[in-house]
Amino acid sequence: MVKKVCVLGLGYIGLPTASLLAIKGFAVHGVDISQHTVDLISQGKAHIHEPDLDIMVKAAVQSGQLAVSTEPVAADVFVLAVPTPFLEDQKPDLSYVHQATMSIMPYLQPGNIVVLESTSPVGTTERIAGWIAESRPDLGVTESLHNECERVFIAHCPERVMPGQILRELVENDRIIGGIDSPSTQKAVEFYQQFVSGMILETNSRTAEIAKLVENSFRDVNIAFANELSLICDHLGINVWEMIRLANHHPRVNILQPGPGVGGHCIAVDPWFLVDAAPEQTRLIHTARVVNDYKPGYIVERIKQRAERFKDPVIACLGLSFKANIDDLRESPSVKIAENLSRLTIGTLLVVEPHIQSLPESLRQEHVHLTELEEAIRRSDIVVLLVNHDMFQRIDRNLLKEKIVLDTRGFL
Ligand code: SAJ
Repeated sequence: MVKKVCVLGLGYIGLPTASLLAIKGFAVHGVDISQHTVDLISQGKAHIHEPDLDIMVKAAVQSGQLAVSTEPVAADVFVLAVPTPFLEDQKPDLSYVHQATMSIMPYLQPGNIVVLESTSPVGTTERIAGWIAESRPDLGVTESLHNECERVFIAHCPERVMPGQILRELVENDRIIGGIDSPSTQKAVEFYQQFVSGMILETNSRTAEIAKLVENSFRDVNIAFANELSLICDHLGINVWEMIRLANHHPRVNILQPGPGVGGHCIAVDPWFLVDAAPEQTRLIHTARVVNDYKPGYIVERIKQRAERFKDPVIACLGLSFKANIDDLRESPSVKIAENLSRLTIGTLLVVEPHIQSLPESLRQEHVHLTELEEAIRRSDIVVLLVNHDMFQRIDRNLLKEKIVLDTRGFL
């Protein structure tokens, strides 16, 4: 029976997972390489914004079930929830997974379960098994050579939660679990059954890895279709949102929403892992990435055209996060658009992002200001809606009548 869990990486997945496990009664030890993150969590505070997460972290820490530090401890289960970004040449960067795996080596004991939750290229879970076999030859990682009492069990259980709904989805989503062999799958399944109410779907580690990459590629390809429609409709002078609304009345058509591009650490990243693994076979997936990555530059061009009529235009950029009602700026197309505008020094940029306290480093320029919504609208000549935050609904539409409005989300 699992009693103690060590969660490595206390980010958007690791921190909610560690807190949830603690609330469910496991003794949890969370590990992060950032001392600042560890200090904040030890005080019962969340370092990221996610609905209700702060309440949960506080309860978990105060109950004594969640402790955190920069070093792992011995446990029954090790959950790896570290980033898997891509390098500049779009190749996957497994250095965090490697580092986290190496950090648990001294603590691994026979019978332990190691679960990789990070979205990873096909074969990563087997590589973890290889690293463990190399560093800890005393422990077995396979069925054939060792009996249950001497080995560790290694599985992949890709996270599938949606930022903004993480706490509910952690419990309710169906989970795919794939071990490096069948005993590993079984051990991991028994663990997840203790706190997941969704279905547990068993497979092998390579299928679990590719299924996760495919889920996000599916969404990327479908968003690319919507974004391509927005380009076609702009070209033909047609309102793309009205057209999609009408087309979606067909019982078998369900087009997603165009926007300023695709952001986040998942959908804009994961398809590249498939392209890297099978370059000749991924023409559609590759093209979808290109279409979605084209969108921020296209929006900048449209803003530039509209700004030409002003001598020193004031441009309000509404929203910086990669999607609505969150504070996450990773891979955000809105940040790319603001950076581009700032570099072009077309005029003054007033950035409205209610979820952050200060602008990211790349936007700390003389002519860029983090501004309150009302003031930005009042002072601007051009209003660019980049993110459909709920709070932007309260914009007084009368104030927009005298402005040039570029709504990239069909929201206003
Ligand atoms: N977007 C559009 N149009 C749409 C939908 C989304 O332009 O119709 C944009 C968003 O604005 C954002 C990006 O796509 O920039 C991604 O947003 P998202 O809401 O589609 O997804 P994420 O990145 O927040 O979370 C995804 C989810 N995956 C799928 O829906 C298949 C989530 O379940 C995964 O757990 C997560 O990736 C992950 O961590 O992999």
